[in-house]
Amino acid sequence: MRFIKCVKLLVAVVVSLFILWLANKPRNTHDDSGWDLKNDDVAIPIKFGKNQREYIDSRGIHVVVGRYVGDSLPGPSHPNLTEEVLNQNNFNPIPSQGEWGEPVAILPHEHSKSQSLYRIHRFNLLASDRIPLNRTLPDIRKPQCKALSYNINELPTTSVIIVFHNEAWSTLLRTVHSVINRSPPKLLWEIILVDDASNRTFLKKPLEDHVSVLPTTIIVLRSEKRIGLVRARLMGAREATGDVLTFLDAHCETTDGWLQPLLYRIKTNPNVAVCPIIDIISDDTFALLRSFELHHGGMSWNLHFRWFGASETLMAERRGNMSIPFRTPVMAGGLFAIGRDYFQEIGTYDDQMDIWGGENIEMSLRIWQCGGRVETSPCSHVAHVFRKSSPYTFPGGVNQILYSNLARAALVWMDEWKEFFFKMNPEANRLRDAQSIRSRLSLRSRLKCNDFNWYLKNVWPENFFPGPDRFFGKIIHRATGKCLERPLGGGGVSQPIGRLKLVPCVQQWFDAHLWVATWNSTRKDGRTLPGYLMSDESLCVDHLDGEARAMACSGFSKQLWHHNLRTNAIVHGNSGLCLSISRPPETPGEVSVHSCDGSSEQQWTLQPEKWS
Ligand code: UD2
Ligand code: MN
Repeated sequence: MRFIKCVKLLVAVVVSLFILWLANKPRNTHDDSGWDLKNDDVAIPIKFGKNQREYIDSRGIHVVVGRYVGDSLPGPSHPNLTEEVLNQNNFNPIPSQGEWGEPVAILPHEHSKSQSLYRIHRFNLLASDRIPLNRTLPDIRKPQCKALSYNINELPTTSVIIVFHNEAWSTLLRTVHSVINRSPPKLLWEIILVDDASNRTFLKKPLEDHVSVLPTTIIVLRSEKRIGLVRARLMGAREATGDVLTFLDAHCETTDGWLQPLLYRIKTNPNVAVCPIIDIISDDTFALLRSFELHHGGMSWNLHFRWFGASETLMAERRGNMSIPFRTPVMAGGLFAIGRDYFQEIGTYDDQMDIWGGENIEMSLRIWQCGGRVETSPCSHVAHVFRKSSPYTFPGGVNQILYSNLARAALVWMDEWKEFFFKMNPEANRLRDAQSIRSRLSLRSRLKCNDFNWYLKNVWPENFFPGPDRFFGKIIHRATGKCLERPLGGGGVSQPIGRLKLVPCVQQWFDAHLWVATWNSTRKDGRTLPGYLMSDESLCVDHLDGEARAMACSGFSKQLWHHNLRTNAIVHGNSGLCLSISRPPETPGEVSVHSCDGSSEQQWTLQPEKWS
């Protein structure tokens, strides 16, 4: 009897443990978990708890891509706004507005005013001006982060460096106040504000008067000439005397406990640049939107920064402990902490990078290739106002500036992959010869840095760049001679996912027609080993309900395909189905997945392109 009881008890324990395990099992450990974005999923903010919001889409993955590119329109960016309007400081806080990160409501009769002011900073200035400088925000850290405690006496101090060019009073000072309010005074050595030649009158003496009475050392540095954000940050760094430099954009709000994890990481590993999770302050309502922690920073073939959903490899690395800092191939650029000595040692910034853009790519490649690490600390949350376009002027033109900066990063750090970048970007190619990069190349050899191939293999193994052991080129449907095209777009707020199409091929390089296949070797039976079919924007060919779709590369086996060199078929690994042109009643021109039958509908030619 007793034996049966024991067995029953044992079974009950095992069953409950199994149920517990199931309930706690990370949802991304298996295929078909709802992890992939669906074609028409648009990131929308939804309520997910008291006072907190998160960017989330209907199937559970969150906004993944951010891109910030200046306004390429010629001329002043706000033609109808007079000097008088631009110089007004209408900061007029109402205590309840924006409390706990709630949105500010603009009444219907104020819409036209708010729209006209929107043009100055490309965010809703009217809303921002109503929110107090000391507004409350929810503590949006995960419970395991809140549970961590740090010995403040053992952490390094920091100088917070904020550069700005014609920033709004309310956003700039909310950044400053949030830093003061939410940093342990012992750790906050000083705040350095670097004014990059702003001409707004309220940013002159009124700013100095305001900060002079705050309970923290605040230094205001000014550049007479517009020097751009890199040289402005360097100006701040030269003046800084804290142990760690923490850079922030001028329209951020830090949240509870943001600083300690950054400083702790640098204390334990000095050769690191560590970023917080960047939450979103709505450019419209100034509500705080909690961003998702399961993404990582990367870049597109154009060397534009992107957020990508964390791959299976990265998730596996993090599974052990979701609160420790994780590998980040490319940092967003604006918000990070780095030891003051290490910043010097690793070559500060490329001071020939002007105004805006590219410095984050350069710094990320440099740190990784030269023996350091770029990481994101999931326990540090700082919110930032993301804008759809840039509000200020780009003297010389945005493309000239951005592509010169990117060309410099590619020339110094990307070895033979620079040719791939230049082929992809004729604009950058035109500017490459104008770059003098000798001192950066000597920095690279002085620091004995690894090459870009090492970076791709070791830092970003889930990347989608071509490589010597990968197919790169067009995928052509034999019978029709048409090219496989991924959904167009990219550079918006999310990856351009959706159905693959067959369209007439084009002569020149067109990123939507170019594919990387990682199925490198061929077996005896004429099949390649399985691999991923990837395109720019970290999109992979995926199979969903009979459709061939471009989805965020996940590293899951459902995105594996192989090429059968005998039948010329492209075969889906899990299902054994073949990539096929559409069959009635499907929409002509779309690509489907059907049972393999050797028909001409399923025969493909892989036409390689030379990229280096
Ligand atoms: C992102 C970064 C930003 C920078 C940029 C690429 C985040 C959240 N932001 O774009 O820090 O890395 O990518 O370069 O990661 N500024 C100047 N002088 C100038 C232009 C800008 O001082 O000539 C200041 C500006 O006031 C702001 C900061 O530089 O405080 C970054 O500029 P942004 O906010 O326009 O850049 P963002 O967030 O679009
Ligand atoms: Mn910014």
